[in-house]
Amino acid sequence: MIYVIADRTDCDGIIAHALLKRGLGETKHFPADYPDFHKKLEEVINEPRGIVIIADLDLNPTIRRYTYLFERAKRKHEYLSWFDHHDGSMSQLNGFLSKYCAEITLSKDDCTSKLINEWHSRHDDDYAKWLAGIAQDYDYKNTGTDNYKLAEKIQEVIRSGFDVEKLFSMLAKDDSWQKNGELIDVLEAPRQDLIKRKKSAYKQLEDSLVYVATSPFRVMFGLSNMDLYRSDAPMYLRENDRQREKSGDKIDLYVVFFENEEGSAMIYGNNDEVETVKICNSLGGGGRGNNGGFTFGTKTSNSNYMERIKQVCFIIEQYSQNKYKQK
Ligand SMILES: [Mn+2]
Repeated sequence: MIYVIADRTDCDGIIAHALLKRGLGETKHFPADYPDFHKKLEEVINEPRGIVIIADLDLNPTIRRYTYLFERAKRKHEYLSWFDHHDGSMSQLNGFLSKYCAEITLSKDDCTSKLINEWHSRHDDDYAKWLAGIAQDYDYKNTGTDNYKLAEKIQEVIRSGFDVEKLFSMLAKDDSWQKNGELIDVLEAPRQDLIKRKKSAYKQLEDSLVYVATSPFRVMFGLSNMDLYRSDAPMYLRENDRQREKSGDKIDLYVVFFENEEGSAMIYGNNDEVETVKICNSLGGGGRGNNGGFTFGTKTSNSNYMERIKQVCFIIEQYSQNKYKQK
């Protein structure tokens, strides 16, 4: 059996599941998110001996803490294969990963789905190539393309609470889940429901905004419900802040706390001055390029929101002190 542990929260992860199911046939899937990766790995350790494929999950400091699970997985199964494009995996190229994974496929410029597609490529499979292209445009924010528009729709289906296993099974088969870029009813109905919920989610996010100037950086904080998980909320803040930039008030970082049990958070940088991923690393998380995330371990709510803002500001200040001391 081939066991697949891959992200369940975004388009790239879901398409990675779909491509592996399509390409390999006998697969058992464990849709995961950064905060529960270790639980999924533990479940896979308890499965009969097989091959383990891990995809689109950043090897951030928190995941690296579960060395004992990697040890056990390596001993139990034939081998582990790791696909990713996040900084945490890239920086560990010759260290941690090569100790536990017989096969490592990484690239800075290709999304995980694209890496997977090229890895088991049947060059005649145009559908698989097209699917990987959708994930690529989504992950690298090629906004405006037809692929991106379709990716956004898939993303909304994922966020709607639609069964992800059902979703990637549909995507794995053929393109009958869409017609000329429009989703079929069974997917469109939950998506429309999410779109309605999103409106009030954006309003709630707006109402929660807090600005903090931690010299030399200006940071905007927000609290969001899970309808805007993970990139929607910070993307929205970054997009809607263009006006403010024109008036001279520049924001360097957008930080959004999500109301899930693990206390997930995302940080989006607005320029190249701040290395977002380094800040996320200090908070136990990771990321890629200008965007990253981390988790607090417990739920964020109105009652601990301000306290958590202070906590993150402290880390940002530490980061800036180190950064400017070095210069
Ligand atoms: Mn990805």
